Amino acid sequence: MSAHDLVADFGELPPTLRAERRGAIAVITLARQDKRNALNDQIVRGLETFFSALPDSIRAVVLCGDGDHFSAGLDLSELAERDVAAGIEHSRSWHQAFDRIEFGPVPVIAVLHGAVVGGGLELAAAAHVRVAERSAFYALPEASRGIYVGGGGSVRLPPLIGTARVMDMMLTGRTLSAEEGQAIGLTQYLVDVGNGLEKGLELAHRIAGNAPFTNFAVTQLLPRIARSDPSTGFITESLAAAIAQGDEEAKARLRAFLEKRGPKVGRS
Ligand code: 1HE
Repeated sequence: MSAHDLVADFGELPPTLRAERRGAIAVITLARQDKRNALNDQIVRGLETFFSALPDSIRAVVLCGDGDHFSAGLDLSELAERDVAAGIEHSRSWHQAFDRIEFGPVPVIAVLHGAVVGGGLELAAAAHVRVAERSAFYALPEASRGIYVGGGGSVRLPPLIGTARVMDMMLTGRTLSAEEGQAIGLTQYLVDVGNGLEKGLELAHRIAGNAPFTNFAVTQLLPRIARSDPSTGFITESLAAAIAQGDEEAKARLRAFLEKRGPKVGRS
């Protein structure tokens, strides 16, 4: 497959995004390191295009950034001239793009390093699993810029780390270290500098090996069940469990285990 085919597979992307395929995994990289991967309209639209047109053969995505920082958040140079109506439209365009990540067809693993701030943190929060390198740091500096999160942070961050912590980060502008982020559940894996992509790919390959319906249920149903009232949650869970076990893929995997061919659960 030529480099052209690789690009064509993922639709028309701007030069500030780079997409590659590694078997069933797609790696999408923020490629604007001269501006610390600040998210301008072009990148946000490109992310929406990428996540809206994933080939069926892609089973998981790794999202990462070039250079020393994952992302410096909103491109502040685009903000100055916007009026209120344009501001709403702009925020909604981020919601639409990040919804394609959270509610897209496959699990997404974000690999974080350096600055993961403002809109960069909102982008990371739209992924399903987060890996941090020890260089990562997190902040919501919106208040110091006189603005407010607009990329879904008010919705996605409180369930991850708690409303009180989000309030604290926004009001005081404090920075959390990679270790603090890991301790409060913002990230699920913490690795040494330079090892993030390898860990992200390892996880992506493992996740890509799951039955597709299970991945769908985990990424699409679990967050909705968690937000619903318990009686709706229980019945939705039963439906998901029944659909999953009725699938031929599940039956084959269960048979494999019972015939001593399936994997055992190992110690970590
Ligand atoms: C930028 C941006 C940006 C860097 N928009 N251009 N985000 C922030 O408030 C974070 C602002 N950025 C920083 O605090 C720092 O740049 C970093 C800590 C991320 C990195 O520092 P450093 O020393 O490596 O880089 P630098 O020298 O500050 O920046 C390098 C270049 O990137 C420089 O441009 P140059 O033309 O002078 O070389 C910077 O201007 C440019 N740059 N960050 C535009 N953010 C949907 S609502 C979301 C709301 C938010 O995200 S608010 C948070 C915004």
